[in-house]
Amino acid sequence: MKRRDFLKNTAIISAASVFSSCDVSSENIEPISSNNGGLPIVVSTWNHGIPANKVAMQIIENGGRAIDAVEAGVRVTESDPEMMSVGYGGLPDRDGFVTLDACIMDETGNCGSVSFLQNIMNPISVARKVMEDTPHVMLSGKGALDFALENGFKQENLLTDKAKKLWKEWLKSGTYEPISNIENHDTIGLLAIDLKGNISGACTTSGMAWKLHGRVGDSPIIGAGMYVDNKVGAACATGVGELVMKTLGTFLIVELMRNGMNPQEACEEAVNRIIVQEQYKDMQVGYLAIDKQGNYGAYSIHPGFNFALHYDNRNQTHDAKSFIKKS
Ligand code: SD4
Repeated sequence: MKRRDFLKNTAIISAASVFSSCDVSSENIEPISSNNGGLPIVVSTWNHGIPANKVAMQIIENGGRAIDAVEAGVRVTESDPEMMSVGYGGLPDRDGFVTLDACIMDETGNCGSVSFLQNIMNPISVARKVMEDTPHVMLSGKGALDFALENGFKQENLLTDKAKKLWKEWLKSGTYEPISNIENHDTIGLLAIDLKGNISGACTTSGMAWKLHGRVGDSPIIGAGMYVDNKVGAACATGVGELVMKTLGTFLIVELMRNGMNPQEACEEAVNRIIVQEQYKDMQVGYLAIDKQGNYGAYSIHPGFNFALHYDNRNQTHDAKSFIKKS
């Protein structure tokens, strides 16, 4: 058996054993297919990635680097007050604080991240500064804020009236259950390959609404929320970060691609790992991946996850396949 066939069979066996142990109909098993893309390519999580993709692709088409494209792309989402899971306008934690997580990674394997950062509109640019101007990978909390201010970032209130109103509403019941309703997350993870064939990625979020103050999710964790290997491909995640962190989903996806899976197969196997190990019933996780040739794949636990694909002069939203099917 070739290694590739072996890996494919392993994936199918683990999915099949999950179905029997969870009593989910075997009709849910879908044939694994690959999605052919090409270069250059920009992909991002959720349909609100469309404007972010557009900005990223413009940079690439003008000969820019993928790392500049991914940063500029997700800044669009971070700065949009209507995006209530990212940056400005994000829903706060249970104490009313908007706290931000972000990470970025380039084609050389360099990476930077910030977690539990407050009052900075574009945490992705702080993450990039950490990557380029410090010997570290991650800064957190007050240290990250101090670093941002020292580097000329402006301190501002990110809690919009709309988000504050929803928080006050939530306080009336105030039960702390950090279980995401399936559609209640819109973290942006954005991956790009430039005209030189170099890959970069960025991921940024305000995290789960009403989380415990101090909670950090998967999005700033390299290998959980996002991972890039320029020889192989890249992956990003959205959804309940705890499930992604426990399985290091994006690192896993890139390693599976290194060992012969295509991006779709790798995303499906990473979801299978969650299903095998975790209580996932009401929780959503979505993965999105590209390989070095610009082929792409996406998969989620529940239906409803979609992604924005900019390739071949088209910038469109696509529904991802999911482990559990629409009823
Ligand atoms: C987190 N993964 O903090 C993030 C949440 C998310 O859209 O994806 N929001 O767990």
